[in-house]
Amino acid sequence: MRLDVISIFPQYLAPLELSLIGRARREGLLDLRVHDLRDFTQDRHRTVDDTPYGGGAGMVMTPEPWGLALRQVVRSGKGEPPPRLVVPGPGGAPFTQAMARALAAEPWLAFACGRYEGIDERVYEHAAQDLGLEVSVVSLGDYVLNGGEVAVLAIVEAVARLLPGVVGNADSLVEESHEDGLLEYPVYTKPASWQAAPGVRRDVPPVLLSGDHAAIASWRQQQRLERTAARRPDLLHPSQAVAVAPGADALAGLDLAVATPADAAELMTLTRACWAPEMAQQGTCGAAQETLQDVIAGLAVWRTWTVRSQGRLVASVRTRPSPDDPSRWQIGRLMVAPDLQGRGLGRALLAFAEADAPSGTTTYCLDTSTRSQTNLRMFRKAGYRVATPQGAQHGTVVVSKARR
Ligand code: JD2
Repeated sequence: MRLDVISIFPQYLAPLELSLIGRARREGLLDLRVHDLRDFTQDRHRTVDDTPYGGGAGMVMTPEPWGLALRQVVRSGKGEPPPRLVVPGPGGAPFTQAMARALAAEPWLAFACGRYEGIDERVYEHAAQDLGLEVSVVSLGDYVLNGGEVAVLAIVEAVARLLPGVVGNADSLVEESHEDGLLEYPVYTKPASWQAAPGVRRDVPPVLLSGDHAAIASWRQQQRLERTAARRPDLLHPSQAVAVAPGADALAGLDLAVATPADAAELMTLTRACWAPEMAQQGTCGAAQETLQDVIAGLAVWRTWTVRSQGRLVASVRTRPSPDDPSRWQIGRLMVAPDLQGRGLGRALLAFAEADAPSGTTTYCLDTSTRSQTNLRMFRKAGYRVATPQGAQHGTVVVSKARR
């Protein structure tokens, strides 16, 4: 992959000679060229900035050196299709792992590092319309830097490590946070018991020394959920969780809301569609036989969540503390429209319903039909075990899971 970086501080990019990126450059996996914008000025003072038209604080980068620098970079491609131009800016689209993957698929990237209050807007128009570059303005996050160089260091590192051969172990690329929507689990190494200070020992969690691989995997997954709930609750929102699930493309842009009586008729329809198999098999089913009045009454005693895709009700779940024991968090009516099942939406909604529980919760519990092996398997994978073999209705069981 070829990378061109234009900056008034080329020395800022010197760290890209170090570590894995530096090695990839020496091995020829990365052709990274840094250009000094001032080399494209034509006055004695090598001027790159001027006062803003319309007034206001600070200085703006003047377009002429940018025009010359970009033209030279494009021409150096000797007829190759032009690079995609990435311009860091506080007003850009958030830079994400998905964007890193998209950039890693490009053969050639150019980066324009602004300074001061930014670059004259005509440079963006010229790059796109006259030079034919695809221009992406990206932001590292919602805070203010002095220029684009630090952002380019981060973006180049995130992109280059996805290229074959740059990072030794390909597994370490997959099993990482942000690839499946949860934060990473905590990691430990030797010694198993560390004397951190006189009289203070800090031990590795015993499960990691147990040799029980299933127990270790389940502990790690629980740690990931807890950390995500504590540090990044936004990632547990079903619209986020589902966005990374397999087959999620069809479910982009889900809206989650607490149901009101205005949703009752659609909830009744969805419930009947989801419980149709029970109806067919048993000839009776509490959920599918509710009247509109029953559904509305249910909304008063449960918090019911609706998930909509382009206005259509596609999924729902409801939660409440158990009326007998408020430390038990009841989850009910977990349902996904039949045509959208098997894409992780139910699983994501279950994680959301758990995260919705108040701090005094010790146990999550739900009543589920013994009929559906698919559902039972899903609850089992999510850590639920049968708590009461006979549920509230005929043919149901109560499954539960301790909150950790
Ligand atoms: C930059 C500046 C306009 C105020 C070029 C800031 C960035 N996440 C991020 N925060 N700030 C930047 C960033 C990137 C490029 C420039 N400035 C200073 N510009 C208004 C301050 C100039 C990213 N990516």
